[in-house]
Amino acid sequence: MTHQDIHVEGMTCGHCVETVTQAVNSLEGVSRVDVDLDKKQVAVDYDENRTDLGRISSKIIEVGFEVISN
Ligand SMILES: [Cu+2]
Repeated sequence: MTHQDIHVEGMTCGHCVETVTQAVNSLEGVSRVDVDLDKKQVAVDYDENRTDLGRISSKIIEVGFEVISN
């Protein structure tokens, strides 16, 4: 299991949090999503054999938010 904290810009309210949470949760191999709106951080636990950061980032972008790479 891999843990990543992803910096996401554009989330402004609980609806955004819900959208991102559901989108990332829908991906195969993702076991936990925790969005911190204040920190603009999306914490994800995933199975690195079944998905990767690129796919997770693409999904977040697909639903309308911006992923900032470190
Ligand atoms: Cu919102």
